[in-house]
Amino acid sequence: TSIFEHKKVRFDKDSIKHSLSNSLTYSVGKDTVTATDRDMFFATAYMVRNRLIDRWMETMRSYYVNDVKRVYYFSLEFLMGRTLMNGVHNLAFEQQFREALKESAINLDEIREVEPDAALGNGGLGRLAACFLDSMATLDLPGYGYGIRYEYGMFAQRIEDGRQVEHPDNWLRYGNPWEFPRPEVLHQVKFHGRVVQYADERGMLRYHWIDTDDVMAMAFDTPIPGYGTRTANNMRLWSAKATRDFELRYFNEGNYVKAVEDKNASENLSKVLYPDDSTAMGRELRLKQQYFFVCASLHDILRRYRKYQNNFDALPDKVAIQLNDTHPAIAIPELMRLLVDLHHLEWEKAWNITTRTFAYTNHTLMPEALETWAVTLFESILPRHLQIIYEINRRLLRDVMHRYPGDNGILRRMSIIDEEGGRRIRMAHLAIVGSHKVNGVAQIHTELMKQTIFRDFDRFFPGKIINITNGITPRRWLNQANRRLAELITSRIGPGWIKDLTQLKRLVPLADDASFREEFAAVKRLDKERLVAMLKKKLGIDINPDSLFDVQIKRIHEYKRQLLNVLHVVTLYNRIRHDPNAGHVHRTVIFGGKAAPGYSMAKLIIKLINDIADIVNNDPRVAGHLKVVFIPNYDVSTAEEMIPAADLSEQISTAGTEASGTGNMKLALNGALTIGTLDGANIEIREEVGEDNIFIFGLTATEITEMKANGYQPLDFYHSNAELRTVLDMIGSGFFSPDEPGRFKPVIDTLLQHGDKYFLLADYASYIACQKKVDAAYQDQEEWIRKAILNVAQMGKFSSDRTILQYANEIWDAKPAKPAPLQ
Ligand code: DL6
Repeated sequence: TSIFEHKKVRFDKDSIKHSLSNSLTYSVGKDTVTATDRDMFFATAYMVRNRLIDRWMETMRSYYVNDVKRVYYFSLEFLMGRTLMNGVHNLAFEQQFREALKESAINLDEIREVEPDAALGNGGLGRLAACFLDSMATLDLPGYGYGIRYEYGMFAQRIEDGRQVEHPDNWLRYGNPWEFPRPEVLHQVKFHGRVVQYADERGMLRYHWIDTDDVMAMAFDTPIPGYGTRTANNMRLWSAKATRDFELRYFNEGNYVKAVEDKNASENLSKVLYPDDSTAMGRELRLKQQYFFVCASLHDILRRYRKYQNNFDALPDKVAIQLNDTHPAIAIPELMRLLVDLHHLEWEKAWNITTRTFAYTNHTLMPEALETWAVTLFESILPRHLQIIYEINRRLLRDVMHRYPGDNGILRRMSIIDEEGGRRIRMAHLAIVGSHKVNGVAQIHTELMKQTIFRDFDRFFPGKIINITNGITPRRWLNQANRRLAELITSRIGPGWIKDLTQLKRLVPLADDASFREEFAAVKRLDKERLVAMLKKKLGIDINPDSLFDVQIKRIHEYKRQLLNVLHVVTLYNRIRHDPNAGHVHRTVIFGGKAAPGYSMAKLIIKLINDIADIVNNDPRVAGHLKVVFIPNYDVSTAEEMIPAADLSEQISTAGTEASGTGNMKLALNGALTIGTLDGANIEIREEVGEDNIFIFGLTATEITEMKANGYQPLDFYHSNAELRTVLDMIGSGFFSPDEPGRFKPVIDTLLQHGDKYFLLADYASYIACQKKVDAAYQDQEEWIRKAILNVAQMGKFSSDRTILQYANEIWDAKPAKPAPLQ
């Protein structure tokens, strides 16, 4: 027996209290007299963390002993949010936890606010990765997250004079209690340098990548507990560290200061998350970040694989790597380099192993978000990888030419190298050829991928492109975020829904049960009151909890059309002013979201919302009828406060532009009704809830394409709709910006002068009419609550558990592996 044999941690109240007091004394180094809220948070976090560790170690041990097939989720973003209550809920000890804290005089409401969000992501793509980790652990799948431990996450947004101002998110300032640094897990990552060719003893051409600038990647591990299982998986994030060699070179020359400067420069690699998910700017640091984490992760994976295997034949049977968008697609040439250059496999064999290992998820059709890299930049940073990409492309184009002889158009379109307007590497093409499966994230998105941007690839590789509709974890987005609703649901159908969301169907008959409707309405009302109190505290604003909470929370982007919502607000404002006694429904229109710091139109839209709020909220003629609120710094924690309180969920992107959306699922799961276009997952939400329980408006993706082809004329809509014209003229002429009348002219110009790329004017009338139906429906509260219940009841499909099972079965061929506790 080992001297390290220990007693497993316990979950009874007294053990928790004991553990809290021990953590405060021996881990934080404080006593109850000197401890601050932050100290108490850390003591509590260590107590929870200790309760995760046994499962985590058991899980890792059992994966190792049983040599299971592992799934690696490669993502530049993991938008985890806070961890404290996630740990408590997933370990299912909330009651004892609360009692123990109370008896230890720790105020839970205060200490949980101390924890900063882990905001290592921009929006949907990063939050999806976090939901997937939760589902993999809950389903006992051996799934690992691999990414970057950014020192600064998504910027904090402050609103100053109505404008977005970005502040650094120094989330690690006080330390991160959830992570375990692994200074011994260190991989060398090379950049720049040059490639030399030589013939080996058998006359085979070989390649050496030499004279490189090197950086070390150091691992930080975070346990990811599943719900109601002993599985706790691992998320491994890499942090950049200078190599010792690097420092020594200058130290030996006596140049101490230069040595420290260079150390800082190489450690800058993991400094900051790029805060833009809508354009792919070809920045050198971004490319380096991508290669940095991919290289370290692949080394790590191969090291683990080789504990049991002495050749690479079984790699695809033991390893599945999912590329979250093209950001980690350099993994494909990197694995080829490792297999061919370092381990001397034949190209064909290495390619077969590589393509059977990787799969790629596409998250956008927007041309400006599809990644390409200038060949010149790539060549200077990753010269050997460029050669490998050329060889992959040569073989691809050879095969395409054999299939379509004489068709130069298709060669040009499918090439990994875009030869027009400066040579660039198309990362999506690389990701498709290097993967055995490619998936879109909602039915319409996948269909459009196959019909438009990847049409040639779909013909050339039939069956490679498949759909796997996104999902969200019911643990965070209902069980944790909305305790009241979760408890009400559990009181009626038991707790089975938390792991099998389709069980919510059992609520359907309860929509016709008046007493259930009453309880459901009471829960919604309390959730609204909680948000009202939060808004009062944070913004000093008074909101009527009986008003309709109309919520649009997501990144600010023209295609998501916050501006269309604004046009509706101004329309309502005018209608109320002109006929105050017409029985208008009281509405509170709430916006939240960040604009990319360089996206000036999105930032101007934020200013417009705030300027409109200033006028509307201070106009006595509409007082009580209409309020406009912009909630600053929308992040995962803010989402958790807002979503339970929403009545109406705005999902109003131009049809064909939003790949899926996941906020739409979170809001409907919490009983908000959707007003939306036939875009992304809205279409599938409508299929589930039925068209009577959702408000659909606007042109379809096909109609948008046709209108574009026929020459869309936004001015026609302007001239033919007087109400719309008034609204646009008010905004354009300074009604909401009397201090600077021309401030919003650029906004109106995008619509009237620059072609209205996202068809706001074409959809305006239908949107306004649909909002009128919303008002009418809201006036019948009984009926509204019925619809809300039916929305919750029909959300089963949108659990990320279903999504992950599809990935496991259709792409990864991965099986659950339950850890057995050691005796
Ligand atoms: O798949 C997750 C999420 C979708 O729900 C959103 O519709 C989509 O906009 C988002 N895509 C991105 C784009 N990133 N890139 N490249 O974040 O993915």
